[in-house]
Amino acid sequence: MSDPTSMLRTGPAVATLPCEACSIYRSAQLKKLGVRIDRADHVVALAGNPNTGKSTLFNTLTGLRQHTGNWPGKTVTRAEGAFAFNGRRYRLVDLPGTYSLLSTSPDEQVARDFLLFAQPDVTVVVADATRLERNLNLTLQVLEITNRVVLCVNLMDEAQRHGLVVDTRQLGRDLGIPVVGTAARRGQGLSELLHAIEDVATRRVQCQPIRLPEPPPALRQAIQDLVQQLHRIYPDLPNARWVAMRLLAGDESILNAIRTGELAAVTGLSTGTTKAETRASHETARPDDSHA
Ligand SMILES: Nc1nc2c(ncn2[C@@H]2O[C@H](COP(=O)(O)OP(=O)(O)O)[C@@H](O)[C@H]2O)c(=O)[nH]1
Ligand SMILES: [Mg+2]
Repeated sequence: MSDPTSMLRTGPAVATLPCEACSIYRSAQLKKLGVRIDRADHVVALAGNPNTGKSTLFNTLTGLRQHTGNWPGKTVTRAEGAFAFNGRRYRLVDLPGTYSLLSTSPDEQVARDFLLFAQPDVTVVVADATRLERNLNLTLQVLEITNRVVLCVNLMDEAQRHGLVVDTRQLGRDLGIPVVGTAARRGQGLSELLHAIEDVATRRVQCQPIRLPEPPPALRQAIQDLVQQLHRIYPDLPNARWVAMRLLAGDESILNAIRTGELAAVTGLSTGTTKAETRASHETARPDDSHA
């Protein structure tokens, strides 16, 4: 890949994004379904660094009022809500902010485990357009575990204010996934984002994400052995290869998740529940009719 941060350069501000918020509400393509998360056709997760606008997007799309702000403990539980777009129903999961899937704090583990083991149909990585390089770190890690990803480059208004131009089209080509620019607080770019989510959810668009190179042959054998052992304990474990690599790297939190059976609880493997029935928690969200 060419350096994706080369897409971030200073220059004249891009043309103002069209205000699509009003038109999508008027055309009723988007229906906010609040906490009615039953009968969803697709599960969509919002992941990203803290303060990138995940909860703002969540509130705008579901009509709920998830707390915004980042003081400790505030967003440890994930919030869930629903919306319908173009006649399909989506369950939307607002994950705690996370910088990395590798060394994780307790709330980052909530996000990591959901992405790894509950396997949402689409993961929307919400990135801060003014701190793209730092945000792409998590994006690349997410692309290692799922290829059904949309990158939402949010805070485009802030980027514009700083004279930054983000070439989302080129970034999409470099990463091999749809990339959409938004200014969520103003409702800009949301229609494009919803279409990108629909494209990936329905597999109309097949992502071909860039991945790290294959590990050397010696390591490959060790990974294969560990995957076999993991599958003996958890026959349906998703992303077993990723888990094996973390074990080889000495990731204590993954080791503990296996030892304590926490991993089984997240995946629903031991109880035989489906991924769509993994723990729902929407106690941090409440209905609200305002747009954001
Ligand atoms: N300027 C601007 N601010 C935004 C945008 N999206 C969210 N914010 C603000 O950024 C802050 C963090 O947003 P929040 O949704 O809580 O981020 P989260 O931590 O990712 O859930 C809040 O003050 C939002 O109002 C945007 O597109 N532009
Ligand atoms: Mg939040």
